[in-house]
Amino acid sequence: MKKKNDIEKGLHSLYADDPEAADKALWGREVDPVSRRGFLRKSSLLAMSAVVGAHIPFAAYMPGGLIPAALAQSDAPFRIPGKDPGLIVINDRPVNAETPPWLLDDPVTPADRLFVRNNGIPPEKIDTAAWTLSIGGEAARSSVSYTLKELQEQFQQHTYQMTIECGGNGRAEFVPPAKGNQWRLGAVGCPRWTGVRLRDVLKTAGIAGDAVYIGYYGDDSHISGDPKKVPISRGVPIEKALQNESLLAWAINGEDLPLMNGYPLRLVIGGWPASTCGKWLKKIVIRNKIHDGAKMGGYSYRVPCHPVAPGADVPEAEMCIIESMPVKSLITHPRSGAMITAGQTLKVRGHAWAGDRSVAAMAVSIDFGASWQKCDLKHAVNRFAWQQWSGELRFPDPGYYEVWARATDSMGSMQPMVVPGWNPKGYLNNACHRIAVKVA
Ligand SMILES: Nc1nc2c(c(=O)[nH]1)N[C@H]1C(S)=C(S)[C@@H](COP(=O)(O)O)O[C@H]1N2
Ligand SMILES: [Mo]
Repeated sequence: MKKKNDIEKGLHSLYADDPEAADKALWGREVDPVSRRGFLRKSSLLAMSAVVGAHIPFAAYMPGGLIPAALAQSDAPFRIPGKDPGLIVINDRPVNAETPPWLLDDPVTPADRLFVRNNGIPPEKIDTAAWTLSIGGEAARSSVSYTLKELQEQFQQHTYQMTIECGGNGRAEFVPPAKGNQWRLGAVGCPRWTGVRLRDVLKTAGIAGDAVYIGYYGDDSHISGDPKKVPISRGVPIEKALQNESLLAWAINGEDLPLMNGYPLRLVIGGWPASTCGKWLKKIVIRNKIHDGAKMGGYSYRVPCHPVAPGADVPEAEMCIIESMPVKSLITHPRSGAMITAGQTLKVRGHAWAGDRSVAAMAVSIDFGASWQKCDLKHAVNRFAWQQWSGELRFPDPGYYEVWARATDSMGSMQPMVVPGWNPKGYLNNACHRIAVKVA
């Protein structure tokens, strides 16, 4: 049985002579490790070249069953008010839309390009002047409440650029498939958030000695229309809530939050699944136990505490809450399908992020991961902001190539080239992003 590590050392030796046998050895069955669709599994190299419309110089390194990036990505335009028409709408009730990687090229994500993930129906009438946030819960020493204006006037304001990423980003690639929004790459963004520290506000209520968690409640309603049901109410351990960067935010890039992103007030928690960042925020509770709101238990935002075989039945008791998000990166330029001419250098760039950690190195490959070259990597403007990387590539011959990008975090963890740890709800897919490039 080959280990995942062997893949990192080079796909060549594993796949070159008998890709299907390698798949079987690795996964116990024939699979397409990078994409869920397997229709090209048996196709010959010639057929593959015909499909991508070019000779494939590094075909020897191409994993068996790989769907070329040239085919695996598509877009479907649809418009959400206040959002870039290029966002890909995955569901319209509730609204869920992701941003294709090439629209995430800005170092600071524009508000109209920030993805939307709604679990319920956003509030319809918002009286901003009357909006209040209250603090309570069994581990709060008192109950307090603030209007937006009071929050803005009574507490020091802070601005941090912070990445938010849905825990289910990349879900579409899991085999066997996981139910839920079939996010591909773009349920992530990194705008600049302005607000006040959650800590400063919680302190005015008083944090009791037995406080262990906070939970949020928003003003959206359950998809069923049942007023007693809450669409989502999640939270974080008190230590996370008390970090400098944990914000009660009313602005993105200096402007009001878009309605779909939680206007007029939301929570922003850096580096953790974005489901912790309550939108249309009405209440924070300080809890003396792990918050037990909607989508804190069962299979929601939880993964097996120990790795399981793909498709396994995992008892609820063996599921653990997702905390920091794993290391990940995107190629935001060029867009997949780029055409260049032989001899031309190709500039590639994107972002990388690593949850509570920072990104320590960034590399790209043009030969399906057989070899890697180091990229330039910038520091984050502050903790929890994604980092910009860039590189220049030369291609040996005309033909079809893929550019694969791989980030390594400050603890040495690397993005896998194949879809990592299967889990029942398809969270935490941080596999390398890849794009197709044709050299004429
Ligand atoms: N009140 C409320 N807060 C919420 C949600 C929601 O449906 N309702 N969705 C959560 C989830 S699962 C994610 S990924 C992020 C999405 O934030 P965005 O829509 O601003 O991108 O908001 C989180 N906060
Ligand atoms: Mo999410």
